Amino acid sequence: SYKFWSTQPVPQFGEEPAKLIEEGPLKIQDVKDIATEPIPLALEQFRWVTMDLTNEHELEEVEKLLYGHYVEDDEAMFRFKYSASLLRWSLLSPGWRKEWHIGIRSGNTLCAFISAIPTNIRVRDKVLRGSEVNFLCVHKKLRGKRLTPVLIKEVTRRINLEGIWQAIYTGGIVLPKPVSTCRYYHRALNWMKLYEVGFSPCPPNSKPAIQARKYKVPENTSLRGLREMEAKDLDAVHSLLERYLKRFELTPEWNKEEVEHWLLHKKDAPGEQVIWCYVVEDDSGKVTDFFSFYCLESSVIQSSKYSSIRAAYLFYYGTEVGLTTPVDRSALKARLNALIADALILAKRHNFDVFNALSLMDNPMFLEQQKFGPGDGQLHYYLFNYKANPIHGGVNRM
Ligand code: YNC
Ligand code: MG
Repeated sequence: SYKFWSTQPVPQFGEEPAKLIEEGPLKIQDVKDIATEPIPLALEQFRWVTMDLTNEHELEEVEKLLYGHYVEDDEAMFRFKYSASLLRWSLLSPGWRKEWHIGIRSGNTLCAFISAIPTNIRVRDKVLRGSEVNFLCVHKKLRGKRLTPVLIKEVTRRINLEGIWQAIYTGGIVLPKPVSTCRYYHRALNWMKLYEVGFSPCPPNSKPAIQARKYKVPENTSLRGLREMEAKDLDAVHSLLERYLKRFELTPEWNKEEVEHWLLHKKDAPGEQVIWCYVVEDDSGKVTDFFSFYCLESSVIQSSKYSSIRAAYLFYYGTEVGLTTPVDRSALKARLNALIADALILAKRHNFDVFNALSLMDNPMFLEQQKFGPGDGQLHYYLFNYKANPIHGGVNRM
């Protein structure tokens, strides 16, 4: 009974084929057949706007809409709090188009938003020139009015006008039809605060002080040659990432400019730091490993003591240890544990309260040993207008 989604070029439930299917688009279209006028907005009070996110004021309007109305957990205790810097990083990535930052205003008030960025997506051995749709948000007072299908049709139209026919998107809700499902895992860094805001419960057989001690991390990192990534590392990190990602079924394909955008922190960038990326350089000067994480805070909806939680999200990583044929899994597991142990120390040093990771890439090799616990949120992955067999894992998302 998906009134809208049953009309879209996405695989539907109950169409499970008995054997593997040939992967590819569901619907072939031509740019000349795409409407050049926006999808009509049924209610007169609303109008479409294209948001200029290079304009501080308009960026702040999107920040405010999301601050009040974006994704919450099931118990409405926490809400994602995307900073202006994080939105700039997420939405002004290489190839971004202003027309894909779409708002609906009522009067002068921004009351809904949806966005997309262009990206190359590799599904097993095929690379799609696609888009990534994110930050769909409708003001709480306008929920249940079927604005969402209109937003989705409008972003689809604007993407199609550029000759792009596929999209990747994720969500906590089940829609027709996930290609993959991942779970969030959380590793406390400041357990006492997480306890106080109601994020981390104290197990019945434990005590807060014992829990806090369990999650304490050492002061100093232990990998020899570990340092922040610099511009001179771009080619090495690009090459390592490209080779490492070949191990997985669903990944982005980045050029050098994209690696720079997504992984390299610019010291002169405006606002707060968003991305942290570290490399390991061996004695001969070769980059053998790297890992990265980004900062996304969550508002604590009800707490007198704390207004937000600072969370680090594990992003991309790679290590030469995973690239031998055949893969030496125990060596890889040991190396990933050493890398992530140091990532936790660095995140703690940068004042993060919790370190999050999804059950994707090689993460299952270190989650338990590094004391991550499963969260209750699931993340479903979707491909628009693409028929694919079930996929293991998924891409990291902002
Ligand atoms: C959702 N998250 O099923 P049916 S994730 C997609 N993604 O349609 P109404 C969603 N569809 O079932 P409301 C969706 N949530 O009748 C609901 N729907 O077929 C579908 N929350 O519309 C739903 N952000 O406007 C139903 O619903 C129809 O007023 C109902 O608004 C929903 O960014 C929402 O979670 C989510 O702001 C906007 O609750 C609102 O309830 C809200 O009556 C908090 O809508 C924030 C939140 C979602 C985060 C995200 C990814 C979005 C992907 C969208 C799909 C993109 C497809 C690809 C397009 C490009 C194609 C090319 C090329
Ligand atoms: Mg609505």
